[in-house]
Amino acid sequence: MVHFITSNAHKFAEVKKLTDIPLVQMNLPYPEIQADTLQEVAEYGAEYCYERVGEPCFVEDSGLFCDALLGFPGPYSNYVDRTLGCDGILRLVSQNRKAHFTSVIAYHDGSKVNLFMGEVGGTLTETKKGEKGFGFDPIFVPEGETRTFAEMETEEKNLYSHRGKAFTAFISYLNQVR
Ligand code: ITT
Repeated sequence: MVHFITSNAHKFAEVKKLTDIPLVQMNLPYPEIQADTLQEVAEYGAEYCYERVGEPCFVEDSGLFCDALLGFPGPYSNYVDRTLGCDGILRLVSQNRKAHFTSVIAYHDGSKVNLFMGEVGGTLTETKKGEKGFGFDPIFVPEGETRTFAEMETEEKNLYSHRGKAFTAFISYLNQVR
């Protein structure tokens, strides 16, 4: 049994579809430190959570990085989603609509933290499209697609997504060491 420490039910639902390993969602609030990289935020979170849970557990920190905004909102994506939202991001970007999502999983196995990363490049739309998913899904079209993540089923999003890639790497590691 592995504990996924997250307050985000969408994230949990996405990764559940990618493995048979028993996962438990645990909504344990942990400090998301102010740092320039997702890795630092995730690593700190995993250490903090392991100290409290006392069992192997992982956190996932992710974000949207917009080229026109030199990578903003990046590690501040949660806050920006809650304040500016999709419409605010679309107002900020104009000509250059390239962006990527990055996901970092930090897994504390009881002795150390292991990091797994996934990334997906794409384009920001002119207007929001689709009702599925969460966060910035309605404004992001992954490379090789014409639809936004919010227009896809979870299984399809997982094939392209930053989280799908990071989690697939994590699962193959778990399968080797278990
Ligand atoms: P945790 O409890 O796991 O931290 P969270 O939603 O706060 O849940 P993050 O701190 O990693 O997660 O914030 C990442 C934000 O980036 C998230 O709230 C979304 O706004 C955005 N984001 C990350 N992955 C996304 C995805 O797959 N689709 C759309 N938006 C995403």
